[in-house]
Amino acid sequence: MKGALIGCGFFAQNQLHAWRDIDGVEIVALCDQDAGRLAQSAADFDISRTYQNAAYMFAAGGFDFVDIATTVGSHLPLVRMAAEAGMHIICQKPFAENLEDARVMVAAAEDAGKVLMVHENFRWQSPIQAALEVVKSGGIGDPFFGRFSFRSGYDVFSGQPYLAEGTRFIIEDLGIHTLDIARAFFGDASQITATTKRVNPAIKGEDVATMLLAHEGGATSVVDCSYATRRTPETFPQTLLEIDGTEATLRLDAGYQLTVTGKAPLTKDVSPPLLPWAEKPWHNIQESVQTIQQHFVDCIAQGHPPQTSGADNLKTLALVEAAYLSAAEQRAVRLSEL
Ligand code: NAD
Ligand code: 89Y
Repeated sequence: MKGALIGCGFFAQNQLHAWRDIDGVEIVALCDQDAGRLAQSAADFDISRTYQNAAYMFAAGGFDFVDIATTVGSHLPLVRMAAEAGMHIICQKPFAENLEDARVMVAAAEDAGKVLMVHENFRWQSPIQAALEVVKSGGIGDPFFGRFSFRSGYDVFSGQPYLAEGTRFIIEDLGIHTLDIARAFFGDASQITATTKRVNPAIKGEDVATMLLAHEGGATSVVDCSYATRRTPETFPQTLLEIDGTEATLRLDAGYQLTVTGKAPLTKDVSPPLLPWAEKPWHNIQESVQTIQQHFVDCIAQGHPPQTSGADNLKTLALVEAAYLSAAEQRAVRLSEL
């Protein structure tokens, strides 16, 4: 399968490394408006076809899928262009700036009859997958409560300066992953209540969010995120879990330690592997990039919809929108309102 990648920035380097290691895939073209970044990635990954304008790249063709690794503002036009060019599409999170744009993108890919997957990779982290396996196989009985927690003081702004500039920050950038993990464990939510706070005076958006979700299946979860939390050891970029079931409690604690207390007790180190091109502490995220991209390829080959398809991601995005609405209006928001 031949692919093209648009957006040769900070995070795309991980995606390019991962594509290089996936059997049967070759990235044959690159696009970035920034000539310097484009040239650097082309040289690093030995890719000869380069474009500063995506329309020209699609017109030239010669590939089956496109990996959109740009920031959210360009996703709508690029996904539309890709669907019109008849490409399978993988697009970075946050998928869209609002639900309306996201629905337009999902419809465009459906009309083209092509796979559209959102690069919603956190649920694919191997420690999260290990915990999911225990819960989904009935290892804790019926889960009734979950805490999905990401708290850190890591400086994400040096690598991603745009994160300091938007009026929205942690829910849209990071909480979106944590909300998606909550959905992976407990299914869709019918109601959310959220509070937000900005602690860091140097940024525009909120860097703390605490969310309470009522899931359709009857479970309750707390999704809490912070980039204003000092910790020793620093846990970036770990999502910590505590899930109570009728027969046991599962915890994924700092340092990737998985324990089950109660029925079939378990203590296990579920640390992610350090891939040859990866570096700590990002290795947890980097491994999930490889896993989700492999999932995309497998889904196309086998004709299955991806777990984190564009259509599925509408539900995660709806939670993001509902969380901001809840915080702004200081009330519980039913997802059916959106
Ligand atoms: P970045 O700003 O470093 O890179 C984006 C690149 O896209 C830039 O080089 C820019 O010139 C290029 N670009 C923008 N619009 C373009 C267009 N229309 N045509 C061609 N090139 C264009 O951003 P980043 O930090 O790499 O983040 C990219 C996306 O990845 C964001 O949406 C971010 O949220 C996401 N991200 C995801 C994860 C994850 O774990 N899934 C982690 C970090 C970042
Ligand atoms: O952009 C974010 C993401 O998706 O994972 C971590 C991150 O890089 C900073 O919050």
